[in-house]
Amino acid sequence: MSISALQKARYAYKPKLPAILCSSIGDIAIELGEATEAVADREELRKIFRLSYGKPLATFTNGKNSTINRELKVGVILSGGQAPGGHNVIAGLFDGLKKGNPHSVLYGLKGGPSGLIENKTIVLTDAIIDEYRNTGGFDIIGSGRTKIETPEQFAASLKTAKDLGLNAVVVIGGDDSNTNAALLAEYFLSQGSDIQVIGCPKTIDGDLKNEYIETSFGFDTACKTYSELIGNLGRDTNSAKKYWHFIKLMGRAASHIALECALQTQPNVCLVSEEVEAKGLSLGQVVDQICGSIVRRAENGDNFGIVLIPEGLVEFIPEIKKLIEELNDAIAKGGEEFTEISSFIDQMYWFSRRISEPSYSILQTLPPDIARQFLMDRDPHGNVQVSRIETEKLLVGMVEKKLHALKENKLYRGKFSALTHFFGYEGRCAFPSNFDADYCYSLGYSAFVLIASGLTGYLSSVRNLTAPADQWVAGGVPLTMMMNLEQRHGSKKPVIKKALVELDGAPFKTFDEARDTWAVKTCFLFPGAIQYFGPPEVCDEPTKTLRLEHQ
Ligand code: FBP
Repeated sequence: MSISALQKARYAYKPKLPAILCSSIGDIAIELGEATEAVADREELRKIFRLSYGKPLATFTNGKNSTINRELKVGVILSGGQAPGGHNVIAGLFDGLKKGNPHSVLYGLKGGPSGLIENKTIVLTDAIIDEYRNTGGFDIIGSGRTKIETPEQFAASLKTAKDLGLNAVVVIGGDDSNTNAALLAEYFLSQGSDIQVIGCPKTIDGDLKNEYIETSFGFDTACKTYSELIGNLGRDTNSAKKYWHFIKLMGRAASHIALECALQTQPNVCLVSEEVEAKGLSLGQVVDQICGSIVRRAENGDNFGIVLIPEGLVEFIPEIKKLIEELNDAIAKGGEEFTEISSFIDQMYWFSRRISEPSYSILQTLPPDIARQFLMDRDPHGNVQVSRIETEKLLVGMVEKKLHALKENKLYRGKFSALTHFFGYEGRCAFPSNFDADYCYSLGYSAFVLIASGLTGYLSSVRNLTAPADQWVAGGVPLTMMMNLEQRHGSKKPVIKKALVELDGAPFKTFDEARDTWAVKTCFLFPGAIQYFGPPEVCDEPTKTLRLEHQ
């Protein structure tokens, strides 16, 4: 494979580790705290996770660890959407394993959780790992979204793990994938197996976080990549002064990415889904909010601007949320019958008899292309695929109509020309920022220590992330601690609770204080490309979200 000069230079980068993980391997002991409880629905969860519920928090500390030099076989899975840094989690895990015992083996389970179900593996060697250090992507072993849910899939997973002689499985994934990790840990225990399961917090969406998981990996790099592009568009439109750019940003549910990009670039409008839901705004009111900025800027002769739209917005507008829930339930109940209907008109007829009248009439008022996107296949976890709903186009169409009406009433005299963008896939496989390279390597290394210490049902955790890396605090958080019950596929299921944007949190408040000015004035910032080499304040700075949340 021919490689770029940057890739070559990045191979040589040595990720920074928390001080405890720099200790000699036999001197990393584990300290266990008090038993823990789930965030909600504790009684039900205690029954579902009979053998793995309520374990204590684990923190690494200096001390003797008698089990760390065991010869181990571990399987690693990359699960769900790509996030920058995944390769470094694997590299950290690999290096930890080999330091513990050079005879230990790391298997890559290929193509996501299906690699475990179907026993598709590759033995990861020094040569393979070295080719992927500090690089973006999940291509070392591939990823997938298969959910391990049927009794047959659980049994097949255990069979693969036994056939390979695994001591542990590491699942690198987001909230849904780590929910799967928790279920797998419980299943293995229930079958009398001592095969351990450890998760690592991945997702560019930034919504897998809590007191002990300060951020998921990939969020830092993805936001910096999108912010570079948004800044470039800001500069372009401030030069030509003729376009409004409507930019949808990835983040399936939470608006963390949009908010972080807003803090980095200062657009004229940034919608925050959580606020839209809290205020119960209708689609029309969201459009009014955008038009407010367009009209006021036009009064100053500024017929250009930037609007940021979180990918998950539609699911937070109450009437559309209800529509999506009803569609999801109908699809879950209709099963194969629905998948066999191919024409859009027949699908609409099928739904007309299965969802409420108000929801159906909203579906009918959507432009047909957009309505079609609402009916597309759900992901294996039962979620509507919001990345495929062109909300940015829907909003531009509605804004155009509204501005036309305002013009007729002489309330608007500007010109409106809009371009739409969707930044998502562009950022998910970027070269990890120094922050993500360091964080991911530390998460992988910590996953090894958790395995070597005999724990199962834990998520690898590295905290105190706004301090320099040597002051980071490493350990593990019990997966059941983050869980609650939610409606999925038509019934209540245990899932890791998503962390949405908190409207009383520092990142949103900081945005809120500035946004009225940004709506009218041109205050764009141009963050530029991620820098990998140079002064730490340029290369190692974490996201503004992380700084504000931990200031
Ligand atoms: P994860 O939650 O698996 O990390 O994936 C997040 C995400 O990137 C979302 O932002 C986006 O909606 C979705 O994946 C897209 O999924 P796909 O890659 O299957 O198109």
